[in-house]
Amino acid sequence: MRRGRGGAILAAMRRPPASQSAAFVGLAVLVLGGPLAAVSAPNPVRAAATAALEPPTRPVLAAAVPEPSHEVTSERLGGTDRYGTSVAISARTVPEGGVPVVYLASGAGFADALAAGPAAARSGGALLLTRPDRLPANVATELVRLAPGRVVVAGGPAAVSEAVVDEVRAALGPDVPIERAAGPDRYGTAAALVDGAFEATTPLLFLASGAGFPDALAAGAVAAAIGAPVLLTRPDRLPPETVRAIRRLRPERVVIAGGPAAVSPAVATAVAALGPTVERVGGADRFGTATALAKRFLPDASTVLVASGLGFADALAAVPLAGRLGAPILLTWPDSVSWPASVPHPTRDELRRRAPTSILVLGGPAAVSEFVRYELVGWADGRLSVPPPEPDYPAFDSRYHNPTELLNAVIVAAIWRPDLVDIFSIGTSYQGRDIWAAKVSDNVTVDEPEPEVLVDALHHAREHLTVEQALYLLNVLVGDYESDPAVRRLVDEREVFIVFALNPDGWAFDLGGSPYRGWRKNRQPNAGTSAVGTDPNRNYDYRWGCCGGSSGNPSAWNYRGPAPWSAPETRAMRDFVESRVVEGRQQIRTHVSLHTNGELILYPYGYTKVDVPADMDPVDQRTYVAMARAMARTNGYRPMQSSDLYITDGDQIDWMYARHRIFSFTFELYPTEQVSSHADHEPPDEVIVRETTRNRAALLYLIDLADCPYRAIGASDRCG
Ligand code: 3K0
Ligand code: CA
Ligand code: CA
Ligand code: ZN
Repeated sequence: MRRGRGGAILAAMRRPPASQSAAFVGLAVLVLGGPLAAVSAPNPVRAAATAALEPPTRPVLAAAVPEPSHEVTSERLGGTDRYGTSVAISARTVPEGGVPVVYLASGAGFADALAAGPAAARSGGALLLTRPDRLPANVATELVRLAPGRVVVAGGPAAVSEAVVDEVRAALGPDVPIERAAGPDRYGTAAALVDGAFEATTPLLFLASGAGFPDALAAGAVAAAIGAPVLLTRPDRLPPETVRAIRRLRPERVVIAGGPAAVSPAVATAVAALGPTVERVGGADRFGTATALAKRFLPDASTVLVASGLGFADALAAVPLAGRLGAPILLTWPDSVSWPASVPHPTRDELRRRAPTSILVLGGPAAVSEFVRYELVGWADGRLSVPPPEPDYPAFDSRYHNPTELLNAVIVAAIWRPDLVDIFSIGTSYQGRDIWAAKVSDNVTVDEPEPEVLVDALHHAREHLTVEQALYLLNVLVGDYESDPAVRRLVDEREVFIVFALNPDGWAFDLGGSPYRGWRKNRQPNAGTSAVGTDPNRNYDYRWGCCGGSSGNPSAWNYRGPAPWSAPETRAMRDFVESRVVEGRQQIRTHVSLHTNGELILYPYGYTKVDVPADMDPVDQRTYVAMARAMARTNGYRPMQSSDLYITDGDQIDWMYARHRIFSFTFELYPTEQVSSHADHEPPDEVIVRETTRNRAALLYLIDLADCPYRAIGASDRCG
């Protein structure tokens, strides 16, 4: 936190590195005096905020995160429920109040409201929603503010009861006429609404299915924007009321919204028989149809409205707003936490093409999440990238984030909260891929004297779930910041570094199999053999190759490499961790390396079965056991010393503790046992949410303890 600390000191603290440039490494060595400087007993982080250091320059590789092509503002029009949302939309549609007419439709179904929208737009009016039996108080208040010349109630008493009409009369007084536009069914009501608002001889008329909301919603928006009516049809048959309305309006052209599954060819034929030319504007699904309508009729609008494609409730009242702004409505999936393709491809591609400057999201966060809202912005301003065909997960595992989707998701978090998220690269892999990381903290661009935490994933290529776990943590820290005081405190008082995939080459290679190759190591060639790859988790330099916990054979799964730090990926990790030594003090206090599988919490050492060898402080050992047990209580994993699984030498956590006195753990994620041929390292995407959520408390605990891990054994006095 910035509070109570001097700006000069803050400005002087060093930023994390983003490159392995010679200049950077030189600086690190200069500052540290070599890694061994950090082996001394831990000291309070607070003591680090002392002498001034040169402010670091902006990391070079961070330039690989694209800059926005232009500014895109995004706004949410939402209330606590659909009625509140209709009020918020109305307030935006007619901010000045005083309208010739207000249309009032039931919020319990979609048909009447959707047909009323273009009618309201045509009459310069607004559209509000009501409960069938009761006028919500906030809607009554908005009705009074709008001060309409008259009120049109959409539908008969079954849709909007007489009791509601009485409440409207009570709110507006007896002089405001209230009329009903109603037919025997939704088709008749749509026709009646059109009758009341549109004269005969209309150049253009839209026809959409009355069986579902998405096409009528998207058609309503473009119809409202160009002053045309919308009629509804059954998917397979043109209803008589609709026929009668078309005859009266005598349109030159009828645009059928949606593909043949939404509105059948038989309906198109029946419309053509009435005289107008028929044009079909549709896509493969609701997202494609909304996009096609927007492109066809409002190709240049710089404002777009976006609604959930899954539920109608929040967008119903938006059609008059679309009319007023000349803006189309596009559709999205509601949530992105575990669904990389939250913005469907047609919508994504249209946002990229159109590059709008303003996005209005319809409904509250339950309808369209904040992550999706900022994903929309990222597609509109060019900061997100369409993944190439390779490397990718197979369709049955599409909820895993492929490398591009992973970076997109991190960028979305940074678009949402640039004050909390900073993206950088700790270096590059053997094949030159960036190893992406994020820092999460308040005042994120300032290196504040706050305890630091490191979470990293995917040392091992096939351990896909670890990437999702790292991303989940980012989602918690950013997404729950406003709503969960505990999360907010941790983000404010810690600096959390997340490395999402240490081994991007191995990952890309693994995804090239069918479905996977089961690859573990990196993709570095080995001299004198065709065997490829080093196990990054045997390549750290502490007691490297000492104890039979790795192999000297390049074809082995646990090949340690020809020398410690021979792998560029482990060097990047080393350089990053060493860069966190400021004024001789390692800022990182707690760490977890994410792996699969086994449902285990492992702590050092791996190189020896001895619990408390000479290179481990006995108090540290007790602290390790206490922390591992505390975390295991929250996630049901089994706590144990790393060597209890098997001897490992040159692994990350031994190095983190031995060289930096960081309380460093390996989490082996779900499952405990192999449940199918490839499921030991690659469980199906259905489990991602459950198995990453499972570690929420453990990860937050680890972040919390970073101020003084000895709190775990009630020895906070050791932290001075
Ligand atoms: O710290 C450790 O003991 C690491 C265990 C890890 C490894 O590198 O062997 N287990 S894994 O490879 O199955 N993820
Ligand atoms: Ca901070
Ligand atoms: Ca710091
Ligand atoms: Zn592993």
